[in-house]
Amino acid sequence: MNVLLLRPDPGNERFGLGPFFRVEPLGLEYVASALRSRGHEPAILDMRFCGGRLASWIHRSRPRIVGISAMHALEFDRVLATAREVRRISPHAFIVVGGHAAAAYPGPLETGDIDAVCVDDGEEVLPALADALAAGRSPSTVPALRLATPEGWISTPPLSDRTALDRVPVPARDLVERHRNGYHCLLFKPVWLVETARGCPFRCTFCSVWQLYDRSFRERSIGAVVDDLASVGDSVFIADDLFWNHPARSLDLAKALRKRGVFKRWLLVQTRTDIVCRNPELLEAWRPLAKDFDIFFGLESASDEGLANVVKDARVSSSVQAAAISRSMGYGVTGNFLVDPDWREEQFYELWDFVAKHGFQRAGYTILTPLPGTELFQKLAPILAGQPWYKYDMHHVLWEPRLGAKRFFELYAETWRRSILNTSGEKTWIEWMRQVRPAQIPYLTRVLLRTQRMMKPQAYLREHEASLVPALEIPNDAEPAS
Ligand code: B12
Repeated sequence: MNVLLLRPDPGNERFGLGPFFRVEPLGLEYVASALRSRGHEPAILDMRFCGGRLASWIHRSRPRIVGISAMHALEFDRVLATAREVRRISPHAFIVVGGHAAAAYPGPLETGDIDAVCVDDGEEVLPALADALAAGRSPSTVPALRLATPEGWISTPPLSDRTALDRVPVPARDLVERHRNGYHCLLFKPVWLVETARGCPFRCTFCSVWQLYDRSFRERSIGAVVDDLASVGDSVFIADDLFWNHPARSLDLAKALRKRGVFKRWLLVQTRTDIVCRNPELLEAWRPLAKDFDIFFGLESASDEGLANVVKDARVSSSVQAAAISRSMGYGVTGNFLVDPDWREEQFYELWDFVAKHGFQRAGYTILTPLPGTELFQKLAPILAGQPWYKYDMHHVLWEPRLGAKRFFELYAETWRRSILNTSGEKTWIEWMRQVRPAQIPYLTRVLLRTQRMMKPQAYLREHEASLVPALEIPNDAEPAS
């Protein structure tokens, strides 16, 4: 059966680090690989590169199923628009949406243009759906779906167990290889996305991952990860929600990679500060595996009280110590702090002091946002009703901040001005350019120009005031910094 898998353009990368990171649709590649193993014929269209060619792809591949990925809630409007377009072009295709945000919060996708939403991992569910449709069986026999029926939307039974990651050992990267040079992270291009483990056992209130996976943590076997890492190129973003979570396995993996001779130009992993503090030997074992090695920490707050408020189950002393350990071994330290719309001025000053004192200028800042799929979202649902999805990018506020929007955004923009990204600040445009090859200068200039809007309160305020504008009419991404 022909299956077309679509990665829509998110439609909102005006703020945040989105423009710095454009990575391959790894989830779709795993789903495609699983479909192939059952004899189906998948294709992937990454609409971030060729969205305008949707109709010709559909006419050419004549898919019986069209799968659309919805990784972030902020993409819902684009996902709905894509489904509408597919329905128009191919009224008889079965349209199914999957991906993290869809699984965590399927409700907004339950519309007439969508036939089903996959509420668990796709490796198991989509092949089961393709098998059912090929055999003329009802999709209601397929597990882990929200399904449109003449009687309304129903849930099919859940999967009997969490999908083992080794079920699909290798993603179908060949289906997106034509875009490889378009996948990049910061200055590393092309970039590969690799998954070694999935899920997180912690319970931070702002995160929808553990809530979807019930705090489970699944690992790929060491052999599969080594094969995958050996097969990809030189610059790798590790997609794991929590790297180094299982120390013994992480040590074994480092050893196996060394033995196989797998070394990279650049690696980026995401982890927790307390894990690093408890296991410096892991950092020692991993450091030789890449020339440049960046760690992205969930720093979240400059105070223990702030960390407790989001149930981080860690202390700021860990942030300071983890940064020191990592830097002492030559890792690049980056991360993210949360800024709460409920803050008073003092909390901004506290954050600025912490960042300056401990050298966290490479970190970013996001606004504490109740993401669909979290308990926080459920609790606040009544006051969130009617907010457009593009605002769930963690750079908008969904209600009036305590300081008022104007003052809040002045301080938020000032927070970003203290980061390394401010070209009028600590690191000038010239200094950025010195770090790159001449051919990279136009790209880096474009990215930096775009990033400067995060330091302009007016840029945020304009969108805050336009909150009732439908998502698809919001200003174009390509808008220059003003
Ligand atoms: C890589 C990544 C990114 C990358 C690239 C994303 C991209 N544009 O392609 C970057 C760094 C740019 C990014 C940015 C952001 N991200 Co992000 N990201 C991830 C991350 C870490 C990994 C995703 C991944 O590839 N996983 C590996 C693959 C194998 O798994 P998968 O994609 O889930 O796919 C499986 C299933 O979902 C399913 N599936 C997937 N697609 C489909 C399609 C169909 C049809 C079917 C049936 C099934 C299916 O099957 C797959 C195999 O099982 C996730 C964490 C996570 N666990 O999802 C966060 C995550 C998705 N991101 C998140 C957030 C909040 C953001 C930001 C807003 C953060 C910020 N600080 O600004 C920005 C938004 C950027 C923007 N404006 O678009 C949240 C989303 C929360 C939500 N409910 O919306 C997550 C869950 C992280 C978290 N802990 O909260 N992100």
